Amino acid sequence: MASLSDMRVMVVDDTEANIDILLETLGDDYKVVVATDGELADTLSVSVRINPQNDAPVITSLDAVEATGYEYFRYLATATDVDGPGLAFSFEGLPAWMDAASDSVYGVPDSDATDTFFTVVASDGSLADTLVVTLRVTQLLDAPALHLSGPNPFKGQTTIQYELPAETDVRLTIYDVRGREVVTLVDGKCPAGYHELMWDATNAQGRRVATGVYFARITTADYGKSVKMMVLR
Ligand SMILES: [Ca+2]
Repeated sequence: MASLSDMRVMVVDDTEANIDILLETLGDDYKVVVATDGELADTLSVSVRINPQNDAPVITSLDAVEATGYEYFRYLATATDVDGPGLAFSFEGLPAWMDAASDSVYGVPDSDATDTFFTVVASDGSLADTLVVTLRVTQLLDAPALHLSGPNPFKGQTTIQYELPAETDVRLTIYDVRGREVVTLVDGKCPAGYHELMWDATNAQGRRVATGVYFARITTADYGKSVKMMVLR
């Protein structure tokens, strides 16, 4: 309940007075009785509802993360808001290799990717918190790069690219979803640089494989790397 010490009354003139009330207690109504002074008195009950103040969200996810070249990266944004749900995230200043979902950013840094930063914004609709995230990108210079440049999922054929920092023995094999070898496309010494080949969804016997998930895997003496593919009917 309000007490007189919570109020400050300033009489303007015979017909008007200002009453300031210090509102400290969150919650439901309470009533203030205003009386005019003099021989006679009048009273008025005033209902005051004190609504909780909206507090800004606070982002709780990391402000510094690391990614590695040609490896899948994901950053999940998290935040708290004492007023409850309804938070929405947005992301600003993303590098070209990164995409945004509702609460995360993801992507595979290419060989051009370098250290960068991006901004996370968490908003409750009226108030927002922002966080600048520092992203360190490590490029494994002696590791092979492998990715698909053709369609995926695909029906006819897709294009597999790999890049070697130095001449090395390479094996590039297609596996099915159970890890069984389907066909080996490359097996032997390969020069440094950029290579590209097609896979037409056939096995070692030249027969078309079943619809489903397959993996292209490149292995060298020190590294192995896979990409996932989907063959359609
Ligand atoms: Ca809020």
